[in-house]
Amino acid sequence: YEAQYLDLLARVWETGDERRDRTGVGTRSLFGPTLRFDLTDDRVPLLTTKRVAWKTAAREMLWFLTGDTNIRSLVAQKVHIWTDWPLARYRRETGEAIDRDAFEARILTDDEFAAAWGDLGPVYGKQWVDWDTYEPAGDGLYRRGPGINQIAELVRMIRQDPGSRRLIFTGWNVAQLGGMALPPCHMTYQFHVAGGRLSGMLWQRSCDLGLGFAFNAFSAALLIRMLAQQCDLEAGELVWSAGDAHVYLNHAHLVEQQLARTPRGSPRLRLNRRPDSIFDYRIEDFAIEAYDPHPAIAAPVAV
Ligand code: THF
Repeated sequence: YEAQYLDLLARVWETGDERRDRTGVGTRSLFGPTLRFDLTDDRVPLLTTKRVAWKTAAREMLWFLTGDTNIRSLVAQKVHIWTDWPLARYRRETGEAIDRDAFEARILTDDEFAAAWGDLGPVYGKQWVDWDTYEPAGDGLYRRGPGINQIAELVRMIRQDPGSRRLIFTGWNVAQLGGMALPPCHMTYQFHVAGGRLSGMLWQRSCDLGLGFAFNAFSAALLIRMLAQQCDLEAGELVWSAGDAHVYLNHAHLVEQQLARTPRGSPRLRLNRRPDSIFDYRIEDFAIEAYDPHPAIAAPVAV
């Protein structure tokens, strides 16, 4: 189970193509790996070779589903994983050498500051639940139409036409990529129903195997479980594929430590409640059992 990931980590580290990336940190990179994770019996791809902050990943997923693109509500929940991008923009555009804690404090306490500096642009949440549409308004002009909620639509489609080959949503809104702090990494999700089980495929164009993978794989599995519950199905499998799967050169210690560890047991994900809709889940609805990981490994995130 976790061995697939560890093998990939080793393979990328040992044989990946070394290059300078956008962030300037440098990576080793392989193109096009696919991993499969069985989600039956509440199994979930939660790494045990380091402690993963799964509640942080779950809070991020719930934040996506609200359509929010501002880091304020994350910071209010002590989720700091998106702070570095707005912080870098603030420092770049104002020249002020504000530290991270002071920046987060201002995001929390100053409404205008949060509106001006906390927003990531039309990233995941916006595209998932409120994809912009335009309607002809005559004379070659267009006006805004109603937004498309891809997630609500997906739930409806899975229920009504489970055999469909169009059970897809995507964050890759080509026209709006320029306004995003980062174009989506985990960009396209497709679902498949067979034998009463819902499986999901995630394609990410880019994966930071040292940090992001643990979050992205867990989140995708969580989403499959929520969707399955809402559609009265069991969960099947997560098929995870990446375009550029890479390890940052400053994650050498992480690779070395994780590869020296042996996976411990198989954690289970329990859903405590069946909320009225896919948009009504709360963090208390999720429980992880049988999780006895090796210690966390701190590693810098490339911005
Ligand atoms: N950029 C890079 N370089 N890597 C990523 O993983 C990544 N993401 C998102 C967008 N850009 C990215 C941001 N998601 C952490 C986790 C997820 C992130 C960003 C950072 C992180 O630092 N995790 C630490 C600590 C978590 C905590 O407890 O707060 C960890 O050890 O896991 C991938 O989608």
